[in-house]
Amino acid sequence: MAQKDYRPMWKDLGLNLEGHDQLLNVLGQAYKDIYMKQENRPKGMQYLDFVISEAHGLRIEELMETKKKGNKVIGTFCVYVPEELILAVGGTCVGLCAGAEIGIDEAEKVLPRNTCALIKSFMGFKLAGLCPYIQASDLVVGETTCDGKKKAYEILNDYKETYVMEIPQMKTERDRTLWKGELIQFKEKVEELTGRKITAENLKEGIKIANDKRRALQRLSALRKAIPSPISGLDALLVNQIAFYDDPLRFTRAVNDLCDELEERVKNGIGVTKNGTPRILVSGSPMAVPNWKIPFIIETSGAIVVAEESCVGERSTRDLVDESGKTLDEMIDALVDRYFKIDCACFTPNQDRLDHIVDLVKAFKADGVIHYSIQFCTPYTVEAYKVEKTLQQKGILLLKIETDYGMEDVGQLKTRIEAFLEMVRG
Ligand code: BJ8
Repeated sequence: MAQKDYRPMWKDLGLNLEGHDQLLNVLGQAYKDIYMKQENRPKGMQYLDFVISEAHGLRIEELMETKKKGNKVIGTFCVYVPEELILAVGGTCVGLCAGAEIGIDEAEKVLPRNTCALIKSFMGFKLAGLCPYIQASDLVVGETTCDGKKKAYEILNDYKETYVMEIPQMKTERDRTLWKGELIQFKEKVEELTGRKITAENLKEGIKIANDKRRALQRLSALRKAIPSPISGLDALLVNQIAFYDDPLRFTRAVNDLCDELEERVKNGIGVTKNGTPRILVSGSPMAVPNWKIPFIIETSGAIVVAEESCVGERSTRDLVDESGKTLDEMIDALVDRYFKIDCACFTPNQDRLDHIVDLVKAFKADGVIHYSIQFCTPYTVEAYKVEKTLQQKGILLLKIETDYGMEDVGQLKTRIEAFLEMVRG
């Protein structure tokens, strides 16, 4: 995928060059087959194509440049990690590779086979030496969300320093207090790592950068309410995936430019599909880049994905941090409030998520919901029952899918999705 010869940089980072070459070849081909074959893509997607083509090249070079200036790079796996605190001290927050079936043999030497694909993937990427982001990171931040992740971080820590934030499991006042304590402790960790103090001034800036990015993504999301949708679900997912590792200022500008173009399309009634195309809400486990399997199957089966109720989707962008705080304390409280609203299936009870799915169906005029759980992801697989019950009561059609990152079941999934779409069409 990359144009320039980045091999010397990858070698310095300790990557497994041969395996990494193979990975880029496979990804490059998959991107061509899945993304470049779409018709009527917005011009603004060219920027995203470029970012993807340089994800392991130019972007890593930029990270190495910023590190030379004394800035730190922090790798994460969850939308619970407050990017604002990292941005405040001139740091960069990057999502780490976790969306491809890679290094599985290595991963299964340290993890049970029946572990969710996302966890196996990040472990595999690290152990097989294939993720330049984790190699470039000064620190990895994990979280106690699901059991699989929190136990895997203990193992990952043997290979790369992994700081773990404790995430509450409920939403009582006591949990909020715990969460605030965690946030303050993380702030101290960031200060210790960077040797820089987080102040009201620099945190205000960090909050603004993260909020501006969310505002741009909210704009994109809102444009998908149009009938016909001006952008495919695959392209919109890609934008949400890239949000986790591109430079936030540049990315925000690019997304706003894309939205300007989409607004024109909506004004002129131009969309990527014909009227009458079934509109699908995908809900469930996150789809980390390059996990495009489900939207690819849906959109090549004659439907369009209009929203993702997911962390790689609107869950990470729906809430902004209140920007009215003047003191550091007020800003910390605003962060606590914002992150405490996240309705990941790791919480119990999690009525907010159920209500939200129904709201999204209405807002996006979705004709049906496809609930996607990564196989062995207990939180989402179990919560799917409550989702089903809630949607049944509202008369909303639902298809539940459980799958991993492998391609063996694509044919079977396609058959099930096509049958579901028949039902949706009535
Ligand atoms: S806030 S969804 S990003 S934890 S898929 S590893 S839950 S077994 S990723 Fe997530 Fe944060 Fe929650 Fe969002 Fe575990 Fe499930 Fe695997 Fe998962």
